Amino acid sequence: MAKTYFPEITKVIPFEGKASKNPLAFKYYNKDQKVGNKTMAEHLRFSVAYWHTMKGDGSDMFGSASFVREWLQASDPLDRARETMDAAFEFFQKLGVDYYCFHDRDIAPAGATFAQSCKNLQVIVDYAKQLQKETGVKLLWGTANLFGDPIFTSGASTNPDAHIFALAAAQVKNALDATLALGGENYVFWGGREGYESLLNTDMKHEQEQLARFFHMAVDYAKKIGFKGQFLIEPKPCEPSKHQYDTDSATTLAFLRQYDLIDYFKLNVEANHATLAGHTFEHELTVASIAGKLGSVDANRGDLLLGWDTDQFPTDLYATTLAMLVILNQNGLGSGGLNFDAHPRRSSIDPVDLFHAHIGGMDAFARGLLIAQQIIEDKALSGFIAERYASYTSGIGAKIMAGQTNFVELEKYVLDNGLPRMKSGRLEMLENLINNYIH
Ligand code: XLS
Ligand code: CA
Ligand code: CA
Repeated sequence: MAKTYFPEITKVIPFEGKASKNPLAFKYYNKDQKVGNKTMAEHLRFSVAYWHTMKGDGSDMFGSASFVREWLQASDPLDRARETMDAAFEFFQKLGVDYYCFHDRDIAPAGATFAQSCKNLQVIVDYAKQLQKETGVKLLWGTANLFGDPIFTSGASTNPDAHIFALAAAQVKNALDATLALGGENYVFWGGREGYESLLNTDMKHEQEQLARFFHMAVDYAKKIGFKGQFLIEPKPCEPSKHQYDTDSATTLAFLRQYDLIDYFKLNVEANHATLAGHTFEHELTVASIAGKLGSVDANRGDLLLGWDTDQFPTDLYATTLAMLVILNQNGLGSGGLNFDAHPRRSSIDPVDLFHAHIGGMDAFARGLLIAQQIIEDKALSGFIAERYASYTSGIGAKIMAGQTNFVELEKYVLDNGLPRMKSGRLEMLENLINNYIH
């Protein structure tokens, strides 16, 4: 029998329903259950984040590793990468997820030279291809780690040194090749160090133009190699940079429009990055969605009492319900999915904790899906909202929206009709309504 890294999990995590007391079973996530016209698996498209789940070691900025994974023990870096890949696919299958995501440097070790790093990546991509074929697990997105290596301290494509820009480009070229080879459905750009610490040494306009050049080259290269996946930018306001250029959904969309990139990109919205930007998750999702640009989601949460990127697993039903409302209202994420960019706490040291964490996140989103679907079917919110804006559907309101009136006519309207009267926004009633659906 092949080596197993999760011997305590002897079968695929089953769906047992909400009455089950088995912590290693789904209470709500029932893969094949139809919700509206799609199955839960089709709606949610869950993905495991390779960097946290396979490479996490419990370290944080105040302390070193709190656990040691068996798959990270081999002394040869390529053996270690292969064993990690074995453990990863065992985990994906036992959990019952269809997708995973990675950075180039998560799956394959950097070498002493750039050429060696590329060779290492190629070897591991070939191996991943074989395991994907054997298991049916697919790649939701690939990306390049342009923030870990100290050479990128002052940015990758926004670095003041063009040689470093070239290195970043070369690395993305190889990561795109890898994503194409593995049938990746999307490719993500998170601007790790694409920002600045101080304007005393920074030409912001130049750096933004560099970033735009970089994205245009990526678009051109994807065309050249026939990569049809969706390009995604993942906004985040800070950390590691003090100020990142892709601060939030609105800033990123404005950047894409300014530099003629809007047709080629959508956004990958992360819950915890919304929190760090001083927004709610649903705000960031909605800003992207109303622009037709919500492509994928990093499903996690922060901690309101901690000011850094804690990347915890999502457990808050209120948040998952509001997120699923946005996603259902735009008819799903297309080629995107819900990627658990999250890790168990530093004290959750056992491999089985990875199962508990993912099961909780999947159930939280499955419940959010069920609740949101019911709210939509009942028109519980949309009915109220339609009524709230009803004055724009006829008369003077319809003329405003059709661009058929002006300030002079509107002044006459007020003079003829008197002062308007206020109407209640009924927020407490609506909050109660949502709570009544979350039962
Ligand atoms: C870090 C980001 C990162 C991206 C992928 O905060 O969330 O993990 O998702 O580079
Ligand atoms: Ca992320
Ligand atoms: Ca994050």
